[in-house]
Amino acid sequence: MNLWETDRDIAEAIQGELKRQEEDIILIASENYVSPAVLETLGSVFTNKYAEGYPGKRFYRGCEWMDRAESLAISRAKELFGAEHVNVQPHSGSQANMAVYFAMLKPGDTILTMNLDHGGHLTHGHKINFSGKLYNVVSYGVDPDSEMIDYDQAARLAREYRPKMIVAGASAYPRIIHFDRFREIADDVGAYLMADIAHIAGLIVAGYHPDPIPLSEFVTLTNHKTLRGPRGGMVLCREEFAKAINRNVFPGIQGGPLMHVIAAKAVALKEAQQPEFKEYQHQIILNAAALGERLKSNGFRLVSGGSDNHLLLVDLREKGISGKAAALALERAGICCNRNLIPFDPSPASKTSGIRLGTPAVTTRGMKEEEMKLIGDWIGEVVKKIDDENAIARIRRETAELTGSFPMYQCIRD
Ligand code: DSN
Repeated sequence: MNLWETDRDIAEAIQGELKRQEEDIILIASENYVSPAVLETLGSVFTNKYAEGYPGKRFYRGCEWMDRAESLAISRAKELFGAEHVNVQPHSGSQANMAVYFAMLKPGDTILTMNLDHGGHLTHGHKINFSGKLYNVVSYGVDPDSEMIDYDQAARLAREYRPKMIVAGASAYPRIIHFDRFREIADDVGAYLMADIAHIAGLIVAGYHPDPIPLSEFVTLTNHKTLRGPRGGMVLCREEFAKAINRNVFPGIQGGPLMHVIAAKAVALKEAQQPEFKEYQHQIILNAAALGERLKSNGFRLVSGGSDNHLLLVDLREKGISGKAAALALERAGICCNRNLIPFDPSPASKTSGIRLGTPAVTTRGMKEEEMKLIGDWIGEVVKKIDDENAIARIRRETAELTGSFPMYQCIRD
């Protein structure tokens, strides 16, 4: 009995999604393609098992193999990141951030975080997110001219509001984050420093972005972005906070861990320890730079003038179209991205003046600078001919031809 016989509707949905992921050029900066080994682990019998607790201290019997997998995930993460303590159970990056906040803060405490409209994440204090409801959120942002983080503003705000915790990290920031500056600011006011490296974890372990781990009490991340693992999160911290973090993940905010995901995290961490992973991260950055240059030669303005990492923020105001309209037209042309606010955006989040583009997924497929030039030109043409459905249909054929020569998941089809 296979899925096609049990549930044709879902089998069709999976087949459709596989085709979409194979045929589209995925430029969503937070997405990637996991390896067949990670996929196999996610679909394993580990999904059947309850394992509340931690290795060696479970509430259910039968956890011998759970302990082995979770211990491997922990030891590989400690080695890869050089962390004193790791909790691999958070179901997501949001849960990882929640666990740190719950461990160290009381409702009403002040946190200093990156302005969401300048690239911060929902859990950095959005007003309808738990973080915005529970804590007094003060935000630093980017400098209006350079569009890079205004560390002097962060330092001023820290002195004025005396936050208990400073969060350094972003979801839509194309430049290096100077964690050493944040450490100085935190020390100046006696605040904890939490680095949210969800987007840049892969770049950090490969040595292509400054490392916050020795500088921060807490580091949170997701596994599924540049790190190319399964969906889910992790907390890294200093040994002195290990107990508080573990208690706040379980039983604080979660029940049974997703053991199939934890085992898949272990597999992805092993992949990230291989020498090819470093080359892969380097290519992600080269590709983002090449795509940025080609976009500039197609007349686009990039927020902050370019990128040091895996993502680009494109300001579409001079092109006279919204981020929403551009993302929809690009999707019709086989290029998948998301609309995104740009700093000081005059448009609402439902429309935006920008799009965010990232290169982790296309780099996983093996694409390099030459392909980035093609993609940059296609984006230019789609935006210029946004109402010309014939041109968009032609570009759709061209993008499908390109992705056809960089096949993904052949092993699933065979
Ligand atoms: N939703 C993620 C992103 O796209 O950046 C952040 O969690």
